[in-house]
Amino acid sequence: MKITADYINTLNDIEKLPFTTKNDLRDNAPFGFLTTSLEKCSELHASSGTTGIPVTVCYTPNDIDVWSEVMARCLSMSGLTKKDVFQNPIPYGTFTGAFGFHYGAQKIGALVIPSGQGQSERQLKLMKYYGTTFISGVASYATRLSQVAEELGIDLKKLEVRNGLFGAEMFTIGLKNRIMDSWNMDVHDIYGLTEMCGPGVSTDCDQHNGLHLWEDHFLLEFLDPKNLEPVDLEVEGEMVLTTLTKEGMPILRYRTRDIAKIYDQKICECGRTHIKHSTIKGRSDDMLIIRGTNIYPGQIESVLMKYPEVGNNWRMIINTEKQVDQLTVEVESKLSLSQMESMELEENLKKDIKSVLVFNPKILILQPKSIVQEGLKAKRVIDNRKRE
Ligand code: DLL
Repeated sequence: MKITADYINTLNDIEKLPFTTKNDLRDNAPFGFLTTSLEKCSELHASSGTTGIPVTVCYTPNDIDVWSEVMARCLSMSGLTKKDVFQNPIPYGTFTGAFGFHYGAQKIGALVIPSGQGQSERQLKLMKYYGTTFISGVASYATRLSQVAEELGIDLKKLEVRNGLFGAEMFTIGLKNRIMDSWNMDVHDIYGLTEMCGPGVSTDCDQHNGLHLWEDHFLLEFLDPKNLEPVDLEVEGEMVLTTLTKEGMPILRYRTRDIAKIYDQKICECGRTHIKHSTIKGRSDDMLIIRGTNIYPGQIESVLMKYPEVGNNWRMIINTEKQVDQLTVEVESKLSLSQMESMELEENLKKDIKSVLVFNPKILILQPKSIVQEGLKAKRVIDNRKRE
């Protein structure tokens, strides 16, 4: 069906439009989705492209202004002011993370330290030296920093850091609480994706019970991923997003694959009226079916984070043995454990995880720092099952 402008009179008419998927963007990469000439664009970012062709997004100067604005809102909602010293330990490159935070913090007028990628010891030294008060990052990196601080004998609570804004990957409440405790800081969750702008689509306010999404820039639909029909408030669905103000590369009805739900609340206790969604439960393509049970890695993490003896690093390994799925959950302990302590932890985890999964997983308690993380985002699932 050929759609013309006459078909679209209200926001609800969006249902007449087709969806956009990551494959559509890849098939037309790098510049096939631009609605303006390249000359009018001033910056480009891209997804990592680990699973194929990177998704490339181009921004006009106005798109950069909008991105700075939504990021400034997320940062301000998390407590950033112009009095803050803001350290940004995210790689400055084609990944959207670092620049989004950088532009937003500058718009607020904070002092920005573009500390960039990794080198945890250096990051901690910079925090001490400059009296950093606010940090950003990929969620699992905050836990990496706390691990390194512990090894170096640095007491995080004695640093000036009092606020952190993290996201970019699965971020369970359990992990968030852990970061809050070890740093003695307030932690907020930021959601976003390259296709919309990068970070800056939504963040939780001080109520910490949902993320406000900037509806004046992104139109949100919540759909059942199976039949693509709208789901009710408070019911889990896939977030489908449309950019409302982008010039360089607007995107209609983008299927994010991210699963969450919208809360039924007109006005938040914080006074904001922007719609509020739950933390991201996982991506529909991350959902695993193990022995017929649907499971998101976040459900396992939520169990693990309840145990203070469990470290921050873990992963699920799925194999097929005698034609039956076998799940092993590898878990680093926080400190070295005796054999007895290790066995006790293993038993407790097995029982607790079984109540989520219905079947018995194998649990392997590893020494601290046994799992090597490669790449920017933590890889929690290794699925070795052969697909027909
Ligand atoms: O990860 C943008 C970003 C950077 C967000 C820094 C927040 C902080 P992509 O690399 O395109 O962009 O990955 C987007 O990451 O569709 C989600 O599946 C996941 N994701 C992002 N934020 C969260 C979050 C950036 N707060 C994909 N919780 C999205 C859970 C998240 N998952």
